[in-house]
Amino acid sequence: MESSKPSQIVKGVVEAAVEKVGDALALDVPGAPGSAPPSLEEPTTPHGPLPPKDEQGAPDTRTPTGAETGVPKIAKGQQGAYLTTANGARLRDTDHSLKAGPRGPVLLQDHHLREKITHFDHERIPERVVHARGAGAHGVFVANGAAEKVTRAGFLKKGRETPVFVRFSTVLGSRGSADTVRDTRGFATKFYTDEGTFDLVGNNIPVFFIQDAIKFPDVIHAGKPHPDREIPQAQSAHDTFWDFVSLHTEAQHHTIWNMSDRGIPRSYRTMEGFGVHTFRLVDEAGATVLVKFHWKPKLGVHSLEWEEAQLIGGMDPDFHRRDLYDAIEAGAYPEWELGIQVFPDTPEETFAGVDLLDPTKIVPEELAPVQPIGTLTLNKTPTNYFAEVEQVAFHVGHLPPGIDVTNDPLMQGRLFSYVDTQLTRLGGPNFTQIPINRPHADVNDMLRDGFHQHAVHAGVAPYRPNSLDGGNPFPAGDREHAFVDTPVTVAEAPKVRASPASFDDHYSQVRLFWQSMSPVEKEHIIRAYTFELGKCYHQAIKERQLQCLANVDPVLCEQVATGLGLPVPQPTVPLAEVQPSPALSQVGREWPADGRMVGIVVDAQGDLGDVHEVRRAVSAAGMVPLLIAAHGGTVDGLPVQRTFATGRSVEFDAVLLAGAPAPAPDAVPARDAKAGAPGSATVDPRVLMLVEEAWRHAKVIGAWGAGAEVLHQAGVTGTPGVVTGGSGAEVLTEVQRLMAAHRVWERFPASVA
Ligand code: HDE
Repeated sequence: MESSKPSQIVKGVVEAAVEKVGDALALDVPGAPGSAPPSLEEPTTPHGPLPPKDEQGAPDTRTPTGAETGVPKIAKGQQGAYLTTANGARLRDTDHSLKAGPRGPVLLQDHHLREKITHFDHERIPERVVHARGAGAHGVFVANGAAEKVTRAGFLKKGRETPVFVRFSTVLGSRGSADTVRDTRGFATKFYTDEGTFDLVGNNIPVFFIQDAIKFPDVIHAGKPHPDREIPQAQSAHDTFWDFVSLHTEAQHHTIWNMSDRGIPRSYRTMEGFGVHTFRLVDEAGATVLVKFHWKPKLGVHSLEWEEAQLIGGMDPDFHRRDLYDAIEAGAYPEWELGIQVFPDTPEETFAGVDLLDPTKIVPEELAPVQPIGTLTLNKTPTNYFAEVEQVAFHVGHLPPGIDVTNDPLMQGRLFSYVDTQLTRLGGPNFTQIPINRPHADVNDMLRDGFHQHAVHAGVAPYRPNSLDGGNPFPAGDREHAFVDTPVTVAEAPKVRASPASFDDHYSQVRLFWQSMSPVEKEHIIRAYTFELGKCYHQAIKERQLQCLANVDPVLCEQVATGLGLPVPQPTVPLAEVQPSPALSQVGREWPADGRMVGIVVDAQGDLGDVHEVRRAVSAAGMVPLLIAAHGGTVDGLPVQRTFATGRSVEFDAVLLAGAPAPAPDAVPARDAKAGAPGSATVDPRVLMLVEEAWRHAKVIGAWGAGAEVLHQAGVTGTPGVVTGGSGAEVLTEVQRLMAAHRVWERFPASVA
């Protein structure tokens, strides 16, 4: 954050408050609201607004036409110490309306009341028709130069740093829906390049439901809640969804990705991202290649377990949003490598038999490796959700010179849709002037007027050609890095509503995906189909989807049919011979543990010797330690972040047991149903539940000293991924080693090969 006068003034206030209240411990873990701990009494000494938190970023202070202003970012927010009207007149009172006497009617002349209520009445804007639920962060993209040989885009030249804003989202749910539902995730990146903004508006699944944009309203109407009762929210487990995808079978490839673990990511930080469509890159000489964009997370691809996702949906519906912001605040900056698969730009636009214009197909990485071209780091949270995350407006047509589109019919429709939707959502055509959308390049577009015009254009000739404004603006040529519309030959052809024959293959890559999964991932897919179809009311829809599964794989179909209690149909198309793609599986590799949550159960009455050291070591390893104890406050000077009543296993990636706490006074069903009926255990029943759940969700569990007794009473001693040892340090080392695989996969027995 820039130093500015108001921030200097408040620095003293903040420091004094910390000293006075002694609440520094609240700031010890990520997530505490506000940049200073509050005082017990309402503050009355006037001072300017508190500065944002250290980890908060904000859009650059640019003019609506892209020029740097040099104004500190903080200047965009509220100013001064005193309450004012929207026009800056200071106010004495905002607690009472202006009335004819204390009991009298309110006077129409109360301009402050009317302004306050009127503005409030209009605080909401339409939510996005899809991807309404999202979280965003600021960051930087650093190019490694590998793309220089295939594109003229300046921001991809070696060492170039470009500011970015990324918005992650679910697709189906409303703005207030839960994060951990089974759904596709959006992964939209705005690169503020000095040659114009580039928006890479992708998903965490490399294929899409449909091949032609004209089907988008159909698939979304089918996936959204039923129009009569408006249920279910943010779910695909309902009749209209399965009705559509079982009839419009090109959706089957995307659907199996949704039913796989990819549909329930552990974190936005552990998702891959994909541009989905094939793009065309253009170099300085005008030569072109076709590419597919991939984001590869530094932490690897990692998902939730289904029961875990459901529990989190109730316990912490903001789980992914919180996780993203906590990680940034903790300094565990999420990172991705941007990579491209490169294909020759041939007239057929195919590669290894795959039609590159078909967005329901991938090109396996084993056939076309993903070549890294730069690194994305997210390092700042938003200062204001609405101004940044809600108002950011992506558009597939925001392209810098050197990146162009292809004829993929899905992409072509998107080129129309993204501007169109902002007109309603952001109230007019000037949405690129909203701070988060302002380009970092000179803008001279001859577009004028319209709602919410922020620019003050001089001159009299917003047309070309003109002489009255001296001919300005002038067309740019190659030397000025003008955008290139690649002169691709368009074949002479009859006007038809039709797709190429290659688009008719709806099953071979579904089978490829299935065959590429490890046994445990296959189990999860079977379970997901069985669950989702089990929630449908109509047998015809279940039977029709089983028919689709029969065309993918007999084992998958048979297992799901058994769960549904329905007969197993025969395939109606020959089963494709496919070569599995190991890159599609998320099992079997190792990843860094940065920013992962480690719950540490302590017994305030027990031996706390190792706890300080273990807590420090967890932090030093880039992870976040959260102490769990019988009650809030501190234990041995350390802050308790979760109690047995407030904590739940699903928050943690690993659980450490530093003691075996006896049942706390509130461990009775009347106070906490989780405590269950009184049993014979000497350990608090909520701690046993924590361990049982963590075990069931295949998380690493570690214990030392008295903590081993908890393992014993939970009945998990000596099972895979349960670590014991003589000291906290020894246990943590082994726990960390195991966490690198994300889960203790052996704990999920698989019945399919
Ligand atoms: Fe979108 N999509 N989309 N989409 N999409 C929108 O734009 C649309 C598609 C994606 O965080 C909307 O500003 C059509 C594929 C993301 O703000 C809308 C078609 C992919 C986001 C729209 C598609 C995406 C959107 C809604 C079929 C992955 C969230 C609000 C041709 C490659 C962006 C908005 C954000 C948002 C239209 C298909 C990704 C209505 C017509 C394929 C990540 O314009």
